Amino acid sequence: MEFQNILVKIEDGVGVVTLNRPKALNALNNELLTELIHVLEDWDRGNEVRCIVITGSDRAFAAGADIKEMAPQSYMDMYKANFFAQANDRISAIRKPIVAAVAGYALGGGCELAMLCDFIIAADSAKFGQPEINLGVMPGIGGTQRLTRYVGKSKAMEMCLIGRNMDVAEAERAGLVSRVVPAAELMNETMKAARTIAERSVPIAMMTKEAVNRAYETTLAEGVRFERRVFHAMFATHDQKEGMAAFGEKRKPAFEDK
Ligand code: DAK
Repeated sequence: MEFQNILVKIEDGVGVVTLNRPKALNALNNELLTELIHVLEDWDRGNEVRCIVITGSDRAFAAGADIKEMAPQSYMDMYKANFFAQANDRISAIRKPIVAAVAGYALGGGCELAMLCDFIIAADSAKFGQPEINLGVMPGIGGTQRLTRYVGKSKAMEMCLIGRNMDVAEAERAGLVSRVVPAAELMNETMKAARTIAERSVPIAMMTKEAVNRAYETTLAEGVRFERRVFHAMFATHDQKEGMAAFGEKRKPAFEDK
């Protein structure tokens, strides 16, 4: 597939997708989302990519869903197309770890896309917000749900009802981003984190991701039971034997993804 709206590269087992609609501040139109989903699913199925990074430009990770594309749609258009269901369902079904590297605006669907990733590393220039209320709509790719889980009800309500953006200091304090780095270091720091993940066992990372995500979907008791079962299952893998043997032998483990 030829891509018109994203750039892709693979480096040291890390697949990097750069959103690339600079004239529209990477607004998420249908074509861009189709390309993004295509490449994510392709990398998730194959063996070459072990960890994924999604990023944008210095000015914008993504300034939201494409308002110009949405504006003329009717209720029936939206309903029949099941608008944004694909983006939410298929990106959240990716099993390999995804890191968002966010600089500049991450607004509306851009903020929601960052939250669909497993964690967010933010440049000190990043701004997060759900300004849909200013357009007479509300978040539609999980913003009301994921933002609330990340930052709690009070901040989520304020952001969704007023459309106020958060700067990175507030986003880090509130737990929306895992850490903040100088803008010039964003990709270096993100690639360092992604390479570290890529050096580990892919299936163990996938199981770990699944277990952490379970925390959002079930009770504490069920989540801990799920974690314990998966933990037990890891003792059937080569990579557990290798990881623990390497520790005892004071050497670097050679994981084989099995
Ligand atoms: N869509 C389309 N184009 C956009 C855009 C967007 N979201 N954001 C920016 N652009 C375009 C601008 O129109 C402009 O294009 P030209 O006029 O040059 O052709 C270009 O990018 C540069 O933008 P500005 O000239 O405005 O740049 P500034 O630096 O002055 O301002 C800004 C940057 C990010 C503050 C501003 O562009 C802005 O406020 N953008 C809109 C942010 C926003 O409102 N995002 C939320 C979009 S709505 C659903 C329900 C709802 C939704 C989805 C699903 N369902 C129920 C399923 C809604 C989702 C959204 O994300």
